[in-house]
Amino acid sequence: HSSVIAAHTSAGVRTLTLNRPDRLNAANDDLLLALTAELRAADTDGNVRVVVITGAGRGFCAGQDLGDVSGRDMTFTEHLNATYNPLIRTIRSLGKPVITAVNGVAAGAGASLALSGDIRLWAQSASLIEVFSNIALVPDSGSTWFLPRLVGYHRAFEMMALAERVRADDALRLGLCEQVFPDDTFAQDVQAYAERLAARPAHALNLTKQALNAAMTSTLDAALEEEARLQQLAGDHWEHEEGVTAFKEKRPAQFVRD
Ligand code: T3D
Repeated sequence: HSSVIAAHTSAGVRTLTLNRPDRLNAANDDLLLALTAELRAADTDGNVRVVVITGAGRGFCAGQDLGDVSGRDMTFTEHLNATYNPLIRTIRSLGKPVITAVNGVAAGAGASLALSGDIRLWAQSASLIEVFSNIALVPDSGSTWFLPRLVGYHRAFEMMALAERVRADDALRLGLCEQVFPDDTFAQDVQAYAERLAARPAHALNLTKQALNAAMTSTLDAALEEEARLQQLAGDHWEHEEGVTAFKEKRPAQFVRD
């Protein structure tokens, strides 16, 4: 695992780096399974409060490694169910915020991966291409779900049909990312952002992620009910007491405990 995914933890931030730079981090099965395993390990690691997924070299992820497709002994459906779908489900259900730090081009399933984070931070030179139609495939790994929710059906269809490159300034305007940072300070800016997030109340953010994810596919009535259920779990937690106490004492809340 260690060669295709490089991993390190610093100040509560677990950074997972896709590490096939000569292929723009195109995904082979090894990489997809290793990344999913690393995410699951980070979920249960008490020292990790935020996970960052980024790429080595000049690309973020060029999608499926096209050198690996022919001669495969799985159907497309089997392959997606065995590799990409567990990865995207793991990110969306992880009990910790996942930042996708898009350092360069994100294409195909790499674009889906870029969109799948809770927070998407881009380098100025990063770009996204819904490239699937170039090889006459259907957008997968969640692109058909994420993209229309972000830009609406029509822009999503146009991006998928024409496979044109979306650059960082347009991505920010369209809501495909939250922040764009300069290339030369990108890694430091991502780490600083992630540490800011790591200082936030981890339990409450976990519940917030659950609530938002459920609401993405539910009615207002169901969302109100789910908020009422999760609010109890938040309100019963020490983080809530600390937040209120800190407010009354006019000091910053301390949400990180050993
Ligand atoms: O179950 C299934 O398998 C279905 C799942 C599908 C999911 C998908 O992701 S389908 C989409 C697959 N991805 C693509 O079609 C993207 C192919 N790549 C590109 O279109 C371009 O490389 C980019 C637009 C991403 C970047 O272009 P550029 O000009 O910056 O770089 P480049 O020169 O094309 O690429 C650099 C190297 O990486 C190059 O190798 P070389 O010539 O230096 O030896 C290139 O072949 C390699 N590379 C880039 N993408 C892939 C790749 N090698 C294998 N697979 C790739 N996807």
